[in-house]
Amino acid sequence: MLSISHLSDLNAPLLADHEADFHHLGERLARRGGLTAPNVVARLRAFQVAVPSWALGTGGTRFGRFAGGGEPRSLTEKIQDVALLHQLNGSSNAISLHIPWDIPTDAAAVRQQLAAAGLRIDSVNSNTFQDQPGQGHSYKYGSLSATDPAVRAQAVQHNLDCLGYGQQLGAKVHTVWLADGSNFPGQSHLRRAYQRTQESLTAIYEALPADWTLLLEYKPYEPNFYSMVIPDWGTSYALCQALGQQAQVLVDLGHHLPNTNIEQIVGRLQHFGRLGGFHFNGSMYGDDDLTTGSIKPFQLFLIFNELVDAGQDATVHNPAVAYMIDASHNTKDPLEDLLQSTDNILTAYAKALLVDRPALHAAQERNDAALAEDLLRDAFLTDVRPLVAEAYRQCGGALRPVAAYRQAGCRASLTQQRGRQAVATGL
Ligand code: PSV
Ligand code: MN
Repeated sequence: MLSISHLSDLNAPLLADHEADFHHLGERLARRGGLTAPNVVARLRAFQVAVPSWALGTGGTRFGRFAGGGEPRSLTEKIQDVALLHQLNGSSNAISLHIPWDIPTDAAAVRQQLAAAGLRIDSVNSNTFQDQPGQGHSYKYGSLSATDPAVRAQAVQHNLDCLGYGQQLGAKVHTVWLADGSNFPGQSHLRRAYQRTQESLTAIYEALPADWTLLLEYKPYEPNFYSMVIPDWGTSYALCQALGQQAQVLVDLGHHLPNTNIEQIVGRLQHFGRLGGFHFNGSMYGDDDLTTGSIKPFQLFLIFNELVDAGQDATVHNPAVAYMIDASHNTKDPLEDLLQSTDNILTAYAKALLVDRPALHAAQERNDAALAEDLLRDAFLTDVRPLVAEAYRQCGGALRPVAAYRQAGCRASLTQQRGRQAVATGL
């Protein structure tokens, strides 16, 4: 952890420029009408993006893994890393746990550590995509969809165990992502695989505590390349409909085929009241797990435009959405990458808040495509960095989180404490 005085020392040389830029942008926004700078900053401060416990170490590909030093070796150290992120940006107040990578051995101690750092558990996530040592049955041919009832029973039980761990920690969300599918035509009976999955999910849903949400994530391909049992939002949605009101669809930005109109999916799900969660990442081709907003910032803005629009529409009855980063940091320092991802997310959100929505709706009603697009571009091209920096500052964080992290020598001291060869659990 950094001391408060250390953070304010890091901010001090930047403060005069920041105040001038914030003031200038505030005047511009006041002239435009709509949300004022303090309004936008208040919304940004309230917006929190969870960090997954599996993204705090260096990611790898099937070809190799090039770790940096100082990776967290335990759940305690992972929570320390998230606490550091939250201290720097005030926007990372939650951690998601993948079971069994991060089974809490002392739940009371974990709760205490979280409370002391102002953090909470975002979700627990089951893992039936890998076999664990000593496991009775293999997931080689699927888990919740497996043809063998004993495999399905084991996978269901694992999900029930996750609910138990989550309850010990005060979680309210359980996320299911299935790797189930097939690699060859004919390998799997497509309809029966779906039916078995629905049955298994029903058994999990029946055990879900009344104040919990079950998030169901979809993915079009990988690790299976011919068929995935839950490949798209339509399948997730249909399963959620069959399960009940506490089941919601989770949109992972990387889980779409190239050029899919993700913002439209987001709009549809909100219309149905079934958008429950987000996994943020960036991609060129597929599930690349790059820094959120690094490749397609305009798309990220359009997604936030849908979220903001639905949030202001009294006819939309969508529950609160759980936001999380789900990326793999292969090249960058994971903590720097997470700070950059959060920064890009807040930037897209701030821009979406600036859209002149009454004017946009009027242009849409008149079918004025050029004006409608111009209104979006006007918001998208606004340099909102002073608003994001002000949100960080008001939370007691750093005006420039990545720069502060570097100047404070955070990675060097983590490496000194934990060693150069430390390896975090995860993918
Ligand atoms: C699968 O690609 C996924 O997006 C799921 O959310 C997993 O939980 C996560 O990545 C980590 O493997
Ligand atoms: Mn995901």
